[in-house]
Amino acid sequence: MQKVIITAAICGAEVTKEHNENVPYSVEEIVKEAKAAYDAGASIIHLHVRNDDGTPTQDINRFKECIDAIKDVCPEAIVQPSTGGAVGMSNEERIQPVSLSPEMATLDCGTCNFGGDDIFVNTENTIKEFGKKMIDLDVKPEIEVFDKGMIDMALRLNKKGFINDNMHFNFVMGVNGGISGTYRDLMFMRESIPQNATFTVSGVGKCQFDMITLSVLMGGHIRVGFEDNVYIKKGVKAKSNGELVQKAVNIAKELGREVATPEEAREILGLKIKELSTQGA
Ligand code: KMH
Ligand code: ZN
Repeated sequence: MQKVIITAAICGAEVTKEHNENVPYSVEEIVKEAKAAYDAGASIIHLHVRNDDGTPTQDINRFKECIDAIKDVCPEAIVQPSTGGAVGMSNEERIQPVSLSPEMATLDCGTCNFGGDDIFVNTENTIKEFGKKMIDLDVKPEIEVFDKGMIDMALRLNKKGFINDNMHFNFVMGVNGGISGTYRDLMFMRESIPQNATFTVSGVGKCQFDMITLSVLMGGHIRVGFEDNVYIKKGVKAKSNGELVQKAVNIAKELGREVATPEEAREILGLKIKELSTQGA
C-alpha cells in the first residue's frame, strides 16, 4: 500500500487554550507546535493563524510571518493554509493566504451547520471563486467535505473547470452539523469519490483515532491535531500536536503503513515545490 501522509492541523480557529492550554496562538507557539508535529512525522501542516490574544485572523501578513517562521525550522514541510478561516468571516478575508501562492490550501465545498448554532457558509459562487483563484495561482486544493453532498458539489465544479483533476479530498467526519464519524459513513464517502482521487480523513472529537485507523486500513491518508481533537486518550489532554502525530505514526506502523516524508507526500499529491510569493504581503 502507498505510504501514508500525515497532516497536522495544529491550531484551528475555534479551539482555545480553555480547551487545552497547549493550543498555539502566537507566532512562536505556532512554530513550536508545527515543529513538534513535523518532527513526529507530519509532512503537511494545515495552518490557521491567530492574533496574540487568540482571535482567529486570515490576515495575509500574519500568514506570511507564520509560514516563513515554520519554514525556517522545517524547510521541507508542506504548509497548507486554511481558506475556511472561522465561521462568519467574509470571503475576501478568508481567501487572503492563497495570494501567497502556497503549495496547497483548503477548499471547503459546501455549507453546513457547524457545532451548534453557527453556519459555515460556502455557496457555489464562493467555491467557484476560490477554486478559480487556486487554479490561477497553481495552488492544489485540499477539498474539505463535511458531508456527501459536498463531494457531489466538488465533482460538479471539477466538470465545469473550477477544480482541476487529480482531486485530493479531506473527509471531515464528526462535526456537529456534518456527517457522523462512523465506519458506514466513511465507507460511503470513500465510495463516492473517483478511483484516481486521493483522500485524507479527519475525525473531529472522540472519533479522531477511530477514523484515522480506518483510513490507514483503507489506503487513505490521515489528519490529527488540536483543530480536531485535544485529547490523547479519554480524559487526558495532549501535551502537544507532536504527541497526537506520534500516536498516529504508531497506529500506521502497527498496521503496516510506512509514513511518507514531505518529498514522498509531494509526489503522491502531485505538488510542485514553490517559493512562497510575497505578492500582496
Ligand atoms: N474553521 C472552520 C469553520 C478549513 O480550514 O478550510 C472551517 C475550517 C475549514 O477549519
Ligand atoms: Zn481548518
